[in-house]
Amino acid sequence: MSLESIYEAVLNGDAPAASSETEAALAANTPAEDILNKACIPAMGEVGRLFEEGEKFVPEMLISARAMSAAMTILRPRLVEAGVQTIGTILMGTVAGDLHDIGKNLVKMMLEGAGFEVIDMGVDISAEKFVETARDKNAQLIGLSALLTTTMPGMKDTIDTLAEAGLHGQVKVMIGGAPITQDFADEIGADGFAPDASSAVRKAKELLGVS
Ligand code: B1M
Repeated sequence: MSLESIYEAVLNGDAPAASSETEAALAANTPAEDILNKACIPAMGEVGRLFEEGEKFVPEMLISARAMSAAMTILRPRLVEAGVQTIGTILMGTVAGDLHDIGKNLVKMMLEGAGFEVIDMGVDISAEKFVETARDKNAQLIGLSALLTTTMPGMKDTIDTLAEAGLHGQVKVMIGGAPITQDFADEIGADGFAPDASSAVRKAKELLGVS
């Protein structure tokens, strides 16, 4: 049992080992915050780096994210107890009319891996629902995913609805998904665009001014 073995378990996508090593570390009085900040988050950071360098691919990133989630399931209650602050609250969802969620889930897991609290709204979410939830939950960022060219306008609707509610600026919007481009993001007034899950983490940090 060591932080190194938890790091390795997450990096290699070994969820059973991530769980058992996390349990063992807690039993040995390792603070939950150290397990998160010195093992899990750096391991996911390395996964993101290897993905960007073409040395890991989407399935491996998903498997690592699941291992991270396995450790997080055990750590979450301890972290809440210890009052560990998240680095920001993000709403994530797939826009109205769109049921694709694999990429959205991957982005969510990478954001959680980086220390954000992510409220997953699921798929087929209306502009009104995004804005209402952002207000209720005091979210700093809304992450919108779309995989269909026919549902991309749902992103603009959400930004317009946010602006009508007087919240755009206070709540930032990041968009992504296979048909989305930086040009489209600029055209609809999104605050940020990310082409993949690991750059989504970088963009979210940049938009929220956290390192
Ligand atoms: Co659909 N589908 N699908 N589909 N499907 C596509 C998207 C399509 C390109 C396939 C094709 O024709 N070649 C096509 C869209 C064409 C278009 O609009 N131009 C298509 C279609 C047409 C459809 C239906 C209309 C088919 C039909 O019924 N006739 C239908 C629509 C249903 C609906 O949504 N209303 C449909 C249904 C489905 C399934 C349900 C069968 C299934 C979805 C299952 C699920 O998600 N739970 C499905 C799938 C699996 C696909 C493909 C094959 C794979 C998508 C995927 O998961 N990719 C897809 C073809 C393709 O993309 N090659 C296709 C892997 C995933 C990790 O990547 O989602 O791009 P991606 O996410 C990436 C980045 O985009 C980015 O990071 C992720 C990780 O790197 N990213 C973000 C994503 N969201 C982000 C948010 C961010 C930042 C980055 O910030 C907030």
